[in-house]
Amino acid sequence: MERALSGIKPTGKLTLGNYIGALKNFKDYQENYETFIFIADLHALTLPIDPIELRNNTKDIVAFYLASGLDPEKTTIFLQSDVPAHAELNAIIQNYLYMGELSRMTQFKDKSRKMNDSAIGLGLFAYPVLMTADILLYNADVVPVGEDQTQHVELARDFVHRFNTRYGKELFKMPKAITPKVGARIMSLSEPTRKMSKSDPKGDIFLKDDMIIIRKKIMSAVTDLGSDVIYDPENKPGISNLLTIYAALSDITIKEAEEIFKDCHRYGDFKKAVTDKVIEVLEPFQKKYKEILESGIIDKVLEDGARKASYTANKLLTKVKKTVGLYVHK
Ligand code: ATP
Ligand code: LTN
Repeated sequence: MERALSGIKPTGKLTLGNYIGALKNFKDYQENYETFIFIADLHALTLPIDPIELRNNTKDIVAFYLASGLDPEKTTIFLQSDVPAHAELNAIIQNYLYMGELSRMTQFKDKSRKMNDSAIGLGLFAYPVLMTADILLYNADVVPVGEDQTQHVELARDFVHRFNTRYGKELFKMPKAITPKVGARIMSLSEPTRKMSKSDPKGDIFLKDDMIIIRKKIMSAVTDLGSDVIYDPENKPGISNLLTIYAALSDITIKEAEEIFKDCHRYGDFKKAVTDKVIEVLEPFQKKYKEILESGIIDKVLEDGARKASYTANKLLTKVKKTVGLYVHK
């Protein structure tokens, strides 16, 4: 069976972008793949974060994973920091990735642009190295992510080619990024030319937002001139974004969504329909999330997940150690 692997970093409150681009799709993989879904908590340290917030965000993501339909019997759910093999493989493979290629990463450029050079941590720069280790430790065939992460997966692919060629064997599996057909890049509601992002939210919808707030946020989302509901990201970024949200949450194509609203010539009515759709999805989701938090099962899920993940990861790590010449004793 092929393997799927993905993760979310606990840097803040999850947004509707995280839900549509990543979370909502994970459960579909567990039926046809051996699935590993983790919380990239070591990655959350690449920018300053309050320790209590980090711990709370981490627990929240586990609850969201379970609420979205991930079943711990089918999917290995674990914390990155519970499996030391991630840090160990990172230490080895960092020597085969180059400063030049890391400095071309868009995420690094975006995040470091706003910072003073002397305050940019090495971890932020080396972020894709650890992400490469995450992916390769589990021999992942597919990596379901939003569009912003595909460049990192490409880097992992370059690394696999380089490493396997150098040692003359297919040690690492070639991974492939998979993005959702609709909603791989949800934009901010107040600035629809920017990505909706949990660490730099701009009027964005959080998965834990109250329904009244959600209604307000969508009804006041920035739209565009005109009154037709058509998909035209260049000239109508606001309407196109709302149309994408509607289509993704309805599991239909953008074309089908356009068809539904072809006779709607009032943005207010359209926004109301989008709001109702978001609430229809998020209300029961929040209820499940709360039940899961109250049930107290999170630690048990993480304990089991860490054990299963470590077993798989350590097997690969040992092969890598032997390949590069580290002495592996019995
Ligand atoms: P940060 O703001 O801390 O960089 P983020 O909101 O971009 O965080 P990540 O933890 O980097 O979120 O992403 C988790 C998953 O959600 C990734 O697969 C990412 O591609 C996806 N994702 C994040 N934002 C969006 C978005 N606006 N639209 C679609 N997918 C998204
Ligand atoms: N970089 C990803 C989180 C992440 C990840 C991974 C995703 C860390 N390691 C491995 C897929 C596979 C992000 O920002 N969402």
